[in-house]
Parts: sequence; structure tokens; C-alpha cells
Amino acid sequence: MSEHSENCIFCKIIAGQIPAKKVHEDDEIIAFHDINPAAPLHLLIVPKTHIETLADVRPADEAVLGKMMAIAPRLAFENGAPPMPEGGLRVIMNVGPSGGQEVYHIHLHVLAGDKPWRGFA
Ligand code: DGP
Repeated sequence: MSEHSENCIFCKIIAGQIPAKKVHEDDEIIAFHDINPAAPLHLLIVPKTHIETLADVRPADEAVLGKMMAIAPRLAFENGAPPMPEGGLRVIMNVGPSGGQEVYHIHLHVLAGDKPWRGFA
């Protein structure tokens, strides 16, 4: 699997070829607001390496997957998720067609705020 895929919308965001409302970027990951939010706060956390689905993850990708999960609460709370202990967030990854995946570049959905969360209830 290549680092970058020509026709991938998230690779284009990572390359700065199309805009996104970024909330975080480092060498390995980028996070931005979902263009079609399903909750009051809806972020996507995306590895810079083009990995199509969770089913394609190799041992070398495991660290970045862990980083995506570990940073989710901080990004959520920094961007308006209701604080703990009463508040919180939800993290979800869709995998494959029957898992509801539409963009084939792995990403973690981070949802928070008042329910209902369209499509993620
Ligand atoms: P999924 O179904 O898990 O593959 O979710 C893909 C999400 O990506 C969906 O919630 C909408 C979002 N999305 C698709 N295209 C764009 C885009 O160009 N910009 C942003 N910010 N989000 C996008």
C-alpha cells in the first residue's frame, strides 16, 4: 500500500489540495471537522499514510492507530465536547461497505454533544 493515493479525498486534504477545518496536525496524523456533521461536534482523525480500511492495517501501522485513539479525548474536549465526569464522547470506525465506510482512507469518527447523533445512535 502506498503512502499517498491519487484519488483519495483525505490524501488531498493531507496534501493541502482541498481545504478542511483542521484541529490538529503532526507528522503522522491530521484531524479536522467532518464536512457533514452527525453530532454537534464531529471530528475525523486520519493517519497521513494511506491505509484503506482497518482490515488492511499491518503491524507497522499499529502505533499510529494507537495514537489516533489516544488523542481523541483531548481533541474532543478542546473542541467543545462536554467535560467529564458528566460529559464524554464516542469514537467509531466504519469498516467496509456493510460497516458503513464511504471514504477508503482509514479514519476515526469523534462525536460529542447533544444526541441524537444521526447515523451513529
Ligand atoms: P465513513 O462513512 O466512515 O467513510 O465517513 C466518511 C466521512 O467523511 C463522512 O462523515 C463525511 C466525511 N467527508 C467526506 N468528504 C469530506 C471532505 O471533503 N471533507 C471533510 N471535512 N469531510 C469529508
